[in-house]
Amino acid sequence: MTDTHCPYCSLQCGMRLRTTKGVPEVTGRDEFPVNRGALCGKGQTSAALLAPGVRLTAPLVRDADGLREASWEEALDRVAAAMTGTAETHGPDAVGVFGGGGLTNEKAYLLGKFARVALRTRSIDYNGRFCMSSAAAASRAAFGLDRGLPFPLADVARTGCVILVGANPAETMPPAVRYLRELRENGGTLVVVDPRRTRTAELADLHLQPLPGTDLALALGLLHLAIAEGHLDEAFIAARTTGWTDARAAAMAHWPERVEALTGVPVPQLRDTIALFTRTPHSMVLTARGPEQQSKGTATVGAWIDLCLATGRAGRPLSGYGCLTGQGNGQGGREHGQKADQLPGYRSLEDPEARAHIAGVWGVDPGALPRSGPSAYELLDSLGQPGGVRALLVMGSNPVVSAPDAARITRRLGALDHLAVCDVVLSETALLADVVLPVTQWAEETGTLTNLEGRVLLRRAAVAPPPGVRSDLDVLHGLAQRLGHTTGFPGDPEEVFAELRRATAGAPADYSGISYDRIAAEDGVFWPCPAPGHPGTPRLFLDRFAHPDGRARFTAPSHRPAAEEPDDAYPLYLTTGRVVSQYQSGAQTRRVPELTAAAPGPYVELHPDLATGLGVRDGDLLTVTSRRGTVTAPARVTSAIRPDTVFMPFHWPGEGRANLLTNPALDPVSRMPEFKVCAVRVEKAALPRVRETVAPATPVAVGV
Ligand SMILES: Nc1nc2c(c(=O)[nH]1)N[C@H]1C(S)=C(S)[C@@H](COP(=O)(O)OP(=O)(O)OC[C@H]3O[C@@H](n4cnc5c(=O)[nH]c(N)nc54)[C@H](O)[C@@H]3O)O[C@H]1N2
Ligand SMILES: Nc1nc2c(c(=O)[nH]1)N[C@H]1C(S)=C(S)[C@@H](COP(=O)(O)OP(=O)(O)OC[C@H]3O[C@@H](n4cnc5c(=O)[nH]c(N)nc54)[C@H](O)[C@@H]3O)O[C@H]1N2
Ligand code: SF4
Ligand SMILES: [Mo]
Repeated sequence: MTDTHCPYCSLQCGMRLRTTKGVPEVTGRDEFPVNRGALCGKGQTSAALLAPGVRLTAPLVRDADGLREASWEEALDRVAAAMTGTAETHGPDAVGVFGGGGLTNEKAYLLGKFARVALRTRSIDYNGRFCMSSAAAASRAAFGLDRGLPFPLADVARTGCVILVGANPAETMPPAVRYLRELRENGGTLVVVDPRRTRTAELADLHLQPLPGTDLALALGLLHLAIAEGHLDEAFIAARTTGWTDARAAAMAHWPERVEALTGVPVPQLRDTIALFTRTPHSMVLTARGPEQQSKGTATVGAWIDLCLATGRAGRPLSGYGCLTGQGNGQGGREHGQKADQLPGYRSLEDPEARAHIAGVWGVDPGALPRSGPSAYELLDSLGQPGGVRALLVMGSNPVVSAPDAARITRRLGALDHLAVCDVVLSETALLADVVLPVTQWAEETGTLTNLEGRVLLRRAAVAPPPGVRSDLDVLHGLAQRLGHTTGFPGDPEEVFAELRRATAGAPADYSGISYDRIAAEDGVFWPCPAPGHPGTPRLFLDRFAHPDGRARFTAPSHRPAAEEPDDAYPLYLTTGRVVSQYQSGAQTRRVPELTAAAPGPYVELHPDLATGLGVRDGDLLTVTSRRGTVTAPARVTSAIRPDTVFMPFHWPGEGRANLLTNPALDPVSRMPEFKVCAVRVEKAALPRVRETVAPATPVAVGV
């Protein structure tokens, strides 16, 4: 019996894995303070990923006939030769690395080091860019530091009011819903902002249902009302912030009737929201992907933070702004250097002092470290193009399904000279690879992850991996060795963590006081933790914000439209998101029979009025067309969505792949693509009404 953590989302629910007669089984761990024993269906069924037959057990290399099994020596030699050859012919930046927010801290750290030291390439980024990068950029600008939640999740139950913006934890983090229920039991109120009446919105005291892409105007409208109705905290603004004059001016230009016209949210609901938010001494704004995955996501989060600052709801106990980070290690994965502009510990690749410190830890000359490289979408869009990346290593992502404008990105992947994919399963991206390296997964290996609260956790190995697989760390070790680096890339996670501690010492995300033993003894430690005797930091900003002057900054953004708004040819909004029983690109969860039975395939959610206008009934096949492509999926008719908007989950490949439609317009600061808003046309498909076509015949969906 081993205590460990879930393979999926950023709650990192504590679980216990027990193997009886060779069959592993998981149960929730009551003592772990975040989930307190609860697991969602994905967590409950996660042991299925360990079963024989689900996962890869031998390296694969591509010959003229397709992928065939190979030895590790052959596979690693092929990848290393492609990397060396590409760098010699096209320069080091033509070799690229694409990482993932599901990777442990140790893997993310070593991957970043591998790119900068062994490959000497600037071309490294990761899927977290598609996830919380806008919230991270906004938090850094406002507070001087980004940690998704600057307080433990349990504080949510004890504040007075929570505005939950574009987050659907009832589907995406079910065990966290208990804190929302407890909030209401304690007399607090919940406001949910979502174009759909989700299962989360059903729990709310007030549900605002804005047009997709208008959250920025909504936040400014609420700030306008806070000013007009006398809810400012002038003393807090004077003592702890800068930039209020501009923020005030931005809000004054967004009077309630203008905001109603932009967002579709009636003025009385705006007034009710600001009344609930300001009538108690403590309140919070939490955002997730709804307002963040927009081409103005950074400005939008900035506007919600401005509302918190102006009303004194930040940097105080039980108050503040937080982002619900998504992936298993979405937090730690964004701190340790797999991001294009970053060195471990949240240091900047462009900061001479940071370069000198890290170069010292790595034993290289600071001048030898590359500079910042392209962001995730820009990196993927450069594949096989003149001046772009020609050999790519993917570790922990499945962009064929999850990248915006996915047909374009799939073509780009096909244009590479060489694609290597490290994965547990044969994902749709791995299917395109020249070399597939089968790696160990969560319960087969040990490593640390940092959950959405900034709590550093130890995920312990609980079962032996099948013969034939190696860890991601071993893969990096083997490749580095072939590239001439016989030291500096250990395969042992605790050894990597020891180096990570040294690398992050003195940095914003300081892990130097954290050790495996200490995490085990305390069931998690919050960073920053600068010394072994330091208690860790569950709550940030209570005395000062992280800017040099200790003050938070207002950002004073103005509303602007989405990059693509509906018009005559594409008259509807499309937004995309998640369902409870599938995870991300589905590479893992589509292989779990219970989950595939619960959520067998894509669908298009549309309002009954829209359905009537189109002559469509529930279950009819629809085509949805954007400027980038067309998908086919059955209709799900529901009054829970706005009549001008359709919704698709993005978990499946094939003809219902939502990302064939999405718009890769990027936020100018965070480089986040606009997954949550594009313009589409919806038609009844010229095919008979067959419900059975919804379910893929087999849980293992292959082909793209
Ligand atoms: N079951 C499941 N759980 C997951 C995941 C998963 O794939 N499946 N993934 C994990 C990861 S990596 C992440 S990032 C999180 C994501 O967690 P969430 O952000 O909660 O998930 P989403 O469904 O992407 O988006 C949330 C809501 O935003 C709404 N929305 C769409 N457009 C807009 C808009 O313009 N404005 C506003 N205000 N809302 C809008 C959608 O209707 C949706 O209900 O979930 C994590 N947990
Ligand atoms: N339309 C639309 N698209 C979206 C979103 C949206 O809301 N709408 N959300 C975006 C968001 S928030 C995210 S986070 C991305 C996620 O999308 P992806 O980056 O595709 O994430 P996953 O599907 O989790 O892919 C992880 C892959 O890594 C493998 N894997 C798991 N653990 C390990 C490991 O330890 N090592 C290695 N080497 N491999 C591992 C899995 O099997 C899987 O194939 O999707 C984005 N795409
Ligand atoms: S909520 Fe997230 S961490 Fe918890 S069991 Fe479900 S997928 Fe796993
Ligand atoms: Mo995410």
